Amino acid sequence: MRYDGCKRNRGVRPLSDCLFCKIVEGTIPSRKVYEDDSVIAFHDIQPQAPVHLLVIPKKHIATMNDCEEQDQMLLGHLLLSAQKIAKEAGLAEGGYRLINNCGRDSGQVVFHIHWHILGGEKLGPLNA
Ligand code: IU
Repeated sequence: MRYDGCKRNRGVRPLSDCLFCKIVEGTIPSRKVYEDDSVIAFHDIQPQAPVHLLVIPKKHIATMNDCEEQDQMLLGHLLLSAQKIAKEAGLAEGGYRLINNCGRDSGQVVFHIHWHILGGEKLGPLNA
């Protein structure tokens, strides 16, 4: 089934104090590698691996805990976009890590849901 939630998401207003909403709007610059109607991806400003990209929905959702039933198609679309973005970044063969931090204990610092794509070398243990 083709994702069509982007039209619905267009009406969702960005949060004025959210850095990633500002990146979506273009008021804060980013090194964008991918964009469609509902998702963007850009280079992390403090890379933790040779390739470190962030994939985010344009719609403001603070954390995984804030996702709702109506976000199902958006989340599926985002993960398949991440797969495509990782492939375009040359990570398909070697593999990559796809991480979502949710909440305080995970170390989440930006409260606009995002997935890290990390790769380009053999990564260390998850909780090192
Ligand atoms: P976290 O999952 O919320 O901990 O990750 C937030 C990431 O966002 C972190 O890796 C930052 O380096 C990154 N980042 C960014 O790429 N651009 C920014 O303007 C800000 C944070 I603020």
